[in-house]
Amino acid sequence: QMRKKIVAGNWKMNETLQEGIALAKEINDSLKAEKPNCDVVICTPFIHLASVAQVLDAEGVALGAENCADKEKGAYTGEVSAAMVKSTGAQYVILGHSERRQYYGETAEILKEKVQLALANGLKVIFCCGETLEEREAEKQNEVVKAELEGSVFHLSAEEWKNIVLAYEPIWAIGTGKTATSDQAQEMLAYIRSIVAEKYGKEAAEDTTILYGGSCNASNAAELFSKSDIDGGLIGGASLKAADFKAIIDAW
Ligand code: 3PY
Repeated sequence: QMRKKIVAGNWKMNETLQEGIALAKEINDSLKAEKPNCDVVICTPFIHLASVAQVLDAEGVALGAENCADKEKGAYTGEVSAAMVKSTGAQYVILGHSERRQYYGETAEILKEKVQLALANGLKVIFCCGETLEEREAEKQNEVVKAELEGSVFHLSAEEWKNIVLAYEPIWAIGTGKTATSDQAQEMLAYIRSIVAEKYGKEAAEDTTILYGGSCNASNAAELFSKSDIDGGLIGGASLKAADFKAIIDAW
């Protein structure tokens, strides 16, 4: 397989600046001591980006943000643009996380703007999708995920698509300690790859990195990563402890 395997940490709203720098250093040191078998992306709050960029020098480790604005620049008090994120040294941005959709009202349309601006500014996008428990119980997970992709990323050109990483995060498994079984995750990731193939062709679909997220941790990562369509994980809580995060990376 040509596609990249990625373990990406999503710190969410955790760590002071000093704590975050210390955490990044610890992760970086452990990756220098032992080269990882996958790419590693550390996604931090905006305030950490420039400082953490100075700390990360291990091979195969990249920096990412957890969000960016849906406007290019100007009078948008409190917002941080894709160009600003890029200027810190970050290479990635997470967009479409369910917490952004749920708590900050990010719609498919807003996310489409964010994706466009991120790509235009040279960032790679980790685009999240996933259904609620209610939707899964109604067996609507496939149509929900397809609609999320159609609403925000399936308009992209084939060239732009090369900078998209997808992350499937069932909302019922986020921060709940409930993980999708590896078979449930594999089934959805295979489905996602099939709709990417319909849109961009089989080869592009084979080259697309698709991550599983949602309570992925040191004890379930190896089982999840053993599945043929699971190319890595987007890691929440377990990315805040260097040893746990390293153990997930070592699951590859
Ligand atoms: C989780 O692991 O719960 C996440 O939401 C990762 O983004």
